[in-house]
Amino acid sequence: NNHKSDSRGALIVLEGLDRSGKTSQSSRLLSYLEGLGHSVESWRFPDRNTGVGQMISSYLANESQLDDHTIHLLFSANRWEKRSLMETKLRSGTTLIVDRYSFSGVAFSSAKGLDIEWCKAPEIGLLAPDLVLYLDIPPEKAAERGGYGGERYEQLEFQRKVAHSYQILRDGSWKTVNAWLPFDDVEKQLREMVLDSVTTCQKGKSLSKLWS
Ligand code: FDM
Repeated sequence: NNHKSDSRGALIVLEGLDRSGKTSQSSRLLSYLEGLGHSVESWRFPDRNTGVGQMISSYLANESQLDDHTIHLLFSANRWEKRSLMETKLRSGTTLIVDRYSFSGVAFSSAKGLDIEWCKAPEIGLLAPDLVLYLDIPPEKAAERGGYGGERYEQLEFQRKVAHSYQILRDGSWKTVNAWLPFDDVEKQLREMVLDSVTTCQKGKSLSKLWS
């Protein structure tokens, strides 16, 4: 059964430190693609609406304590519980703009000192993104933007470690954008990259799995 020529939506992931602009850029990209007549949805991980998501949310708010391995697996489970819906959407032609994915999972947990290969293992078999956009910003610049909430990981010292983990994780397929440029410039660059990926997937590209 050869699905190679089947048209589908693109799986587009935005990654970056807290305050790098992922969430604002995601919503801009959503309106942009909608405006062009594409079927598109904006997703985010953690998805705090599920049972697992609520456990994650209370952990992040420091309302509960969990072992580092345990919370790592919950973040992963939170992606697994959305995996089949994700595939259905993509195959039906809907593009997904996803704010954080497995790379956040590995970057944040390995920044705490967990072994990187151990962190990747539970992500194996999830859908691989067609495009990973990395919003690159020095941790100090991100912190200067203010607006860190009171959540667990929103501290400069920890964000520095996360930035280092992202550097180890990044491979040649990621598209990096300087996220400390003016918002509109970043948006313009992202638009081009996203449109390119949407077009490729429309023409037909097989879905692949992590971790490749
Ligand atoms: N985070 C996010 C993780 O530690 N692991 C994950 O797998 C994901 C998806 O959760 F600090 C962290 C990153 C961030 C926090 O993310 C909540 P948002 O984007 O602020 O909701």
